[in-house]
Amino acid sequence: MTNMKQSEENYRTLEIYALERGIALFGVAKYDPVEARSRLSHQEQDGLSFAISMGVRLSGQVLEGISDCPTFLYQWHYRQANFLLDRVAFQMGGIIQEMGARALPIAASQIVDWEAQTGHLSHRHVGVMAGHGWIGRNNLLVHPRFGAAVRYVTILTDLPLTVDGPVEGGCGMCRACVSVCPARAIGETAQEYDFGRCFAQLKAYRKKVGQYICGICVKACQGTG
Ligand code: B12
Repeated sequence: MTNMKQSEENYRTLEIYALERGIALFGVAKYDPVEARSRLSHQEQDGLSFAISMGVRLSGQVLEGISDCPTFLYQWHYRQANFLLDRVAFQMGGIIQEMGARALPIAASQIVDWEAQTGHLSHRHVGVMAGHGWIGRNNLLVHPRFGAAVRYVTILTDLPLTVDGPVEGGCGMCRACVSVCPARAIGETAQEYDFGRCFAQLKAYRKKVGQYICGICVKACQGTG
């Protein structure tokens, strides 16, 4: 089999595996540690040249229940989304190993540096490279149809795969997230997103629902089509 054909077949096998397990979005990017804001060690990521990016959709009805504060149902939903992403990534890592390649599943929502508030790498930036959407005004990865109501996970691998590219698109005139943000942390561009304000608000919500979550800008962001 030609290399190209093998890469296509590997892609299709993993995509079907993911979609059958509740994943809504599947894409692959050429892995660039700088682009992905990686903090992984050299040993962990050396030679892993592909990044698989997968997303699960959040329930519109659960988000509907959020008005000025995250709900307990949203907290449960957030955790289930993380469990599903982590489980599929974990299992897919095993399958890739069975196929004779290396795989590094990255936790969906693990903070490795509490002071800098960073994960192992940025699932949002990998998702952009894998063609899921763009970084919106709300600083979240915005899918053209599902908006920001998607959570993501990444697997790094050296299994040959065909790659997707970034999609065209942007928030355009939409400012739905700007006015609803209770912390006034969202500005004209993602660069203006005010981490300090957002984090202070999340700290307050944590006292109510036990988790650093909000969901208000997620609910407001419906995508562009
Ligand atoms: C740490 C973290 C947070 C932190 C910091 C957010 C941030 N901007 O990085 C806090 C707790 C604030 C947070 C909040 C939220 N998060 Co969060 N978070 C993460 C996590 C675990 C790591 C992100 C990371 O490494 N960021 C660092 C770099 C890459 O981000 P950056 O934008 O380039 O740089 C930022 C920092 O430098 C920070 N910053 C700037 N100045 C300063 C100053 C100081 C002192 C500090 C400490 C930081 C800081 O702001 C910069 C700009 O955003 C990811 C999962 C992952 N591994 O990707 C989820 C993730 C980004 N979060 C997610 C979500 C949904 C949320 C919330 C909506 C909460 C909720 N679930 O209700 C809010 C929304 C915040 C927003 N609008 O951006 C999703 C996004 C999904 C999507 N569709 O885009 C992710 C991808 C989780 C997932 N598996 O899907 N999050």
